[in-house]
Amino acid sequence: MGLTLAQKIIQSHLLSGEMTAGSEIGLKIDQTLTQDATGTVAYLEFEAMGVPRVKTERSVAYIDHNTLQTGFENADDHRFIQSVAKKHGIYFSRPGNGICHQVHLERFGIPGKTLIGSDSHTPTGGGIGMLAMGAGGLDVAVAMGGGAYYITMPKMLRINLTGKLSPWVSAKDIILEVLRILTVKGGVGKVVEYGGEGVSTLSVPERATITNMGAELGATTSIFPSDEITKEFLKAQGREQDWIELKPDADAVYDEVLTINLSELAPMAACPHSPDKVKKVGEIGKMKVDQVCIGSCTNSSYRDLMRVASILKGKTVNPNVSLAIAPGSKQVYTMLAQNGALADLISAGARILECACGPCIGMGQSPNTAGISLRTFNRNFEGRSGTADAQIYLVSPETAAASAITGVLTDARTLGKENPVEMPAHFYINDNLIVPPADESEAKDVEILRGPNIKEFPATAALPQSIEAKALLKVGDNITTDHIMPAGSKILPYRSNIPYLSNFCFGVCDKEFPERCRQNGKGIIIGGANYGQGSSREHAALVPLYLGIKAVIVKSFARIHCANLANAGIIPLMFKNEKDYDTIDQMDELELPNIRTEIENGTAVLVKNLTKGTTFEAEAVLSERQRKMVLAGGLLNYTRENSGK
Ligand code: MIC
Ligand code: SF4
Repeated sequence: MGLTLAQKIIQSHLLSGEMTAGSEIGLKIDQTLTQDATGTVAYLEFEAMGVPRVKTERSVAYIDHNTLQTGFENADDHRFIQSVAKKHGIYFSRPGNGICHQVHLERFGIPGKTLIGSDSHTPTGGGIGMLAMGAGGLDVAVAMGGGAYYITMPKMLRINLTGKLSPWVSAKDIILEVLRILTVKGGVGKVVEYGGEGVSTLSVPERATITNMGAELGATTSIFPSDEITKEFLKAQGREQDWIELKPDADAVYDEVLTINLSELAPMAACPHSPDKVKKVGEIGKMKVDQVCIGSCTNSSYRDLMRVASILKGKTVNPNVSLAIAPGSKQVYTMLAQNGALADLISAGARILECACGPCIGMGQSPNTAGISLRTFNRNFEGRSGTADAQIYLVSPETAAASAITGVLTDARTLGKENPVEMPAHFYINDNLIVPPADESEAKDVEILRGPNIKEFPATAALPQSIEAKALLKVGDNITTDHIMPAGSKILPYRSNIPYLSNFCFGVCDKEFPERCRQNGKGIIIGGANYGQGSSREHAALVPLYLGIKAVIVKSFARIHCANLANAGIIPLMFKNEKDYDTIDQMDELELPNIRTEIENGTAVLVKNLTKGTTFEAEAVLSERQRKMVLAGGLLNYTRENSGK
């Protein structure tokens, strides 16, 4: 039986486990990346492991999220990360160099290699044929130390692309169509592999737009083959030597196959507040628009911004619209400046932002009250923009630029003949903002620079025999990590200060939650399906841990968040019978009388609802390895306990 593309990379990196869907496998990781919002904690964890130098082929620390420096905190954290990187063998991408995923694709991505990153959009690397996955910071720290990265062996979903995109329709419309069909839960437990004749019509950055937003499907990762187009891209990046051909075997077996005819696609938009609420732009109609933002790791490539420039050239942004543009990398930005396209953007009235995540993570450019904002980003979760009642629509760069001029949601196909963008034969290459680490001989003298914003981590303890606690919060389906631990310009600077962050936990759903936790000292969270979707931020586990959350009982989990809970020593439990969800009310007193023995033996977990006088069963979503971890009170405790053995 032949292998799929992802199975081939998994096979060549398999350290433990069987390649049968559903079982836990351990993978050798070739490359890691971190960004600054998750990086500080990840490097504190790496330091706690006591490994002097990273054991990966390439590890890169990017500064791209916390670039709005309204106090000392972010700048201090950047300095800390820079010093850790220098000491421990990690390349450091300075602020201004660009968004981690865009820069990694340009300068470091290699087909056939494995990459994990402390950011959920790490699968962007799948656009160049990497097996690239988002992970919690602690998992990235372990991989930097040479440890395996554990995942559940995914099922294989093949998406066949046939035909060719019509003018003005672009890669964003493809992934929005996939999201419309599969929803934000449709990729859970799967690798999405793209194939078919349509693949050769897409450039590497277009493929990366698609694999990037595979994160919104909940997929383990998404991947494209590495072909002649990949080779051309790498050659234009001066890295032809990194190219290898990669494709699935002709007789590869997929668990599911979906076909999308590119010729039939129209411009699409994801409506508030979920990336899968997708409609055709034409169906929504000429809605008035207040703001347009172009950029983010999804759509900020040279190709994307040249398209935007060609639409804006000689025009003026509508007087009722604020247009903000953030190029994805210094490479992109410099090339736009050199070829004059930047002048077209500026003179049309675009507000040019630095190469960073910016408005995507609520770092500035929050829309007006109840404002309608079109964004080329990947997430439109409620409140994420920084304006609680803003209405965010996710669209392609073409739709965004056309609408910025007209002031209403506009199908770019009404613009007439399109100007196709040629992929450059040579990208502008200057890695002067990537600082290499110190030589091994000098590393011991590098001083780590710690700012006062770095506070202690919540301590964990071994799992007790029983747990008795109230259901301090009950929430519905598709709760995102932005609900659990919001981001944005006011909160993000405190990513290394868990006590302070805890004041904002679940703020979007219930502002009283942190106080309720403090009063009760301990608690359990009840949730619906796909709990914890979205970001990889382990803060969504560390903060509840700090607030005394012992277990989370839900209908189903998103992959990375579930792993983060286990790493933190919080027990991730799934209702055996989903109907039991309806029998629990917030503040019910629950008891897990035999939890330790049940986790030890891997058997069903009995839950008593003392308030209602009922009982039900739940299942711990834990591998054997994770069960040991949870018994010890989390991965750090477990590692400490076992390091002497
Ligand atoms: C996001 O897009 O939500 C983030 C901010 O990039 C997160 C990481 C974080 O919370 O720091 C992600 O996607 O993992
Ligand atoms: Fe940054 Fe937004 Fe991409 Fe997250 S999704 S890495 S915040 S640009």
